[in-house]
Amino acid sequence: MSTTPSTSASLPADVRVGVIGVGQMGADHVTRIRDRIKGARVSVVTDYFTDKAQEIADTVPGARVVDTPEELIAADDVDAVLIASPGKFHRDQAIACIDAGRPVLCEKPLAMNPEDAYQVVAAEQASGGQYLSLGFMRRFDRGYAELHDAISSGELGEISIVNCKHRNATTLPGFVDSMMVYDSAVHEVDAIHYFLDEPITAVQAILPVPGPRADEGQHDPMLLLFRTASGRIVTDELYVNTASGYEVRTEVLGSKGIATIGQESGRVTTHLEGSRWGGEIPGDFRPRFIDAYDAEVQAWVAAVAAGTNVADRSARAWDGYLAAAACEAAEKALTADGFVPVDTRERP
Ligand code: ISE
Repeated sequence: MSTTPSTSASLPADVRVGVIGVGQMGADHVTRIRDRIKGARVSVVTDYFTDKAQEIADTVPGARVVDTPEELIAADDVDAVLIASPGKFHRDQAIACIDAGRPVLCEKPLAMNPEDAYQVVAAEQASGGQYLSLGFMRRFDRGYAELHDAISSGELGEISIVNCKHRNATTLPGFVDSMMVYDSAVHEVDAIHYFLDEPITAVQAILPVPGPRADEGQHDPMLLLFRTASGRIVTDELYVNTASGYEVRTEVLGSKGIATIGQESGRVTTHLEGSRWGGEIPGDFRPRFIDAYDAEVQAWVAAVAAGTNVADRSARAWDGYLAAAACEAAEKALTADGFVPVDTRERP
């Protein structure tokens, strides 16, 4: 924690956050911490593109730029690290934070394959501490949290089937089938682990006729079927080039009830000049999940300030490993017939 005196004797000092990577997501987090998060401030920023790092640091009073992630992790004016660099750097940067005893919130994915993700799990285990929070922000979305609590409290009874839909308006060029798995479906994979509290054991891919905006060789839309350890089935319909809006829905079929989230009807207005209901469908995931990201970062900052480092609802290194293992099987399933088993190691 900061040794700089706070403005009021009764207030604890802010958690000083170092941000690695200030592209779209990292820059969003810097603004979030500056404008909406209590008890934290961005103190140090780094990015491969130093001009970009400086541009973003200039938006935060007192923030400075360093040249490398290593310098940032070791800096005296950093209490906790937020990793928002490209996924291929996450493993090494997360392990460096753990080795340095720095609490870290790492954006998904934890690593690019299960073995690399397992190395992060093993590093944290060897440290004897708890340092890593993984940025599966949907766990902090109100609808997701309510659904999770309705399932775990038994309110919905025995769950047999979960139906998920994941729709993006557009994707960047080169968003090949494996990215639909590792970048998009990975959110449903984590949601399954979060909701059902058991691992995915097998995955099947069903590839219909491609839609009108699918790139050459891309299977968009795509249907993934997941089977969990106790035999529940989850369907995940991915359609990443709808050319319309961002929609994420989940429906859970239980023996006592069926619950659906993600289909808000928006504001209802009865008015002399005409009554209506309805709202806006956002264009991408950032406005859709802005409250979830805010809640995730706020909960992380509170956990760091309290010395526990990881918020109760947060995904951890092991969740990142399970997600990577399920995604690896899903990628294999794209070219296989039937269900492909998920290969997972014992939890250390
Ligand atoms: C993106 O990286 C995300 O994380 C979004 O939540 C997801 O909807 C999108 O498909 C991904 O590309």
